[in-house]
Amino acid sequence: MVFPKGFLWGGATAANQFEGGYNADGKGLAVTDLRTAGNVNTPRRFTPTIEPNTYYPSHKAIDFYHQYQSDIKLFGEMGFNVFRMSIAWSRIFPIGDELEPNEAGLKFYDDVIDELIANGMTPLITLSHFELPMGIVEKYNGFADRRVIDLFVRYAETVMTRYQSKVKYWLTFNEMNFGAMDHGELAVLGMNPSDEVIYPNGAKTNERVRFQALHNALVASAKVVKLGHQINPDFMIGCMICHITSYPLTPKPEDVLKWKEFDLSFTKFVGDVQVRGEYPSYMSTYLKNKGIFPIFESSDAEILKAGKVDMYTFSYYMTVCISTDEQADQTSGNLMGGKANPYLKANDWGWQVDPIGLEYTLIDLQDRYDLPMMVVENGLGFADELKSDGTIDDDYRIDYMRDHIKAMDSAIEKGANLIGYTMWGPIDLISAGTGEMKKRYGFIYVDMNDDGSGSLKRYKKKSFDWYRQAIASNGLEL
Ligand code: BGP
Repeated sequence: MVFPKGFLWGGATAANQFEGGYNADGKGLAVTDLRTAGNVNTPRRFTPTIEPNTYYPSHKAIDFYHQYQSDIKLFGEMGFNVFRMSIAWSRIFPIGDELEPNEAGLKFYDDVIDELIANGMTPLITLSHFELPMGIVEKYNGFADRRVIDLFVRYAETVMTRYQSKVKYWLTFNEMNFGAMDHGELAVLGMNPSDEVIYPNGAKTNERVRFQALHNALVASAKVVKLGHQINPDFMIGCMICHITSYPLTPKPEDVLKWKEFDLSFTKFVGDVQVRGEYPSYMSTYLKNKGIFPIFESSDAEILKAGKVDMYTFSYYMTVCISTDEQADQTSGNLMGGKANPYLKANDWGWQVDPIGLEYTLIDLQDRYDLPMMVVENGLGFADELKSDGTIDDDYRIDYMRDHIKAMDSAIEKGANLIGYTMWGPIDLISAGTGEMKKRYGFIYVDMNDDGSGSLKRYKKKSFDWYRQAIASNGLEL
């Protein structure tokens, strides 16, 4: 086994999926506070205001807001030396455009960060994880308005300054490439909330505005990278890409070409800009040919160049195939589906398990960017069963993780500069896609049902000790 000494092992979370306390201590509403629960067959709804008698999972989530001390202790017990979390922007700037931050919101993160450090973890902080303040959505239509660049910079400057001596690792936007898709507009860019409802019918009306908003967000991200380096030159600031690793379904040249174009336009485009500081040729040409290339203000090109990221981080859950054959079997997946791979098996939510795909991805990214990398989300949702004696036998989770850790090991052996791994959801939390509790990722079971009922009591699953051992042996004993 080849995991380098000091390799970062831990777990990843997002404020809206596990904190709760959605209006505690002056927090403003975030986009996610208006998203209802759904399930594998029923999409979540976005409601313009909070409807009475409707369940919104983010409001209580799993109550980390009040239980963070005991939860962090459990992470420490597993030996985590890194913990990925997001700061809820609307705790710090409740509407989004205030001049002064909300001290009570900062105080909460002071306490959480201190607790993490006391338990042996270095924090890895995502500044924006699908949870923009509603004030920014309503007043500005999110990043469609350039003024939001400075609001994001003000927020980032506030927290980066406050935590400059405690937090080294930062990510600007979670899965930022999702912002290139129609149904990612609200999550990543905070725009067009009402259109979420019509997208299932296929309406795609905002492409030009969307790519302009994405450009504005890329400029905001680059400004924050530059500013972060001024605040503390030791900061490691990363992009975070939803890496939908894909393959051509067949060796048919038409399939291969379509696959390549998908990979370049969706999976690689945003990371290319953040790593290289300029738009890649394929996407520039594509956008220009469609007449939707974003308007660059005079200093934008320079800002992008000056704000190149220090590391490439990404989520990896599953893979899909790409084909020109409309009739080929479809499979589901993170943010989007694709064609089913006949060589892979899927979980109950239709995500196809592919550890070799992770090794392939790391080799591909090493070759493309040659930067330190972190896998900052990985895992698979399962409907775990809590037995009457309080145990949970989740061997399937152990199998999934073992195979993916081995894949990372092989990639390192082949030259990948992988510095850390934060699996998704070390404690069960709300699913981003479906709003369920039933889709569980954790080593720690939370007694809570899809409708929010339950004791919220925490139980260690069988995988808890397994991951502790994996970390203690630096990936040797799996
Ligand atoms: C990613 C998000 C996470 C997380 C994960 C798992 O897209 O960054 O927030 O939730 O997917 O997806 P889900 O919760 O839908 O199972």
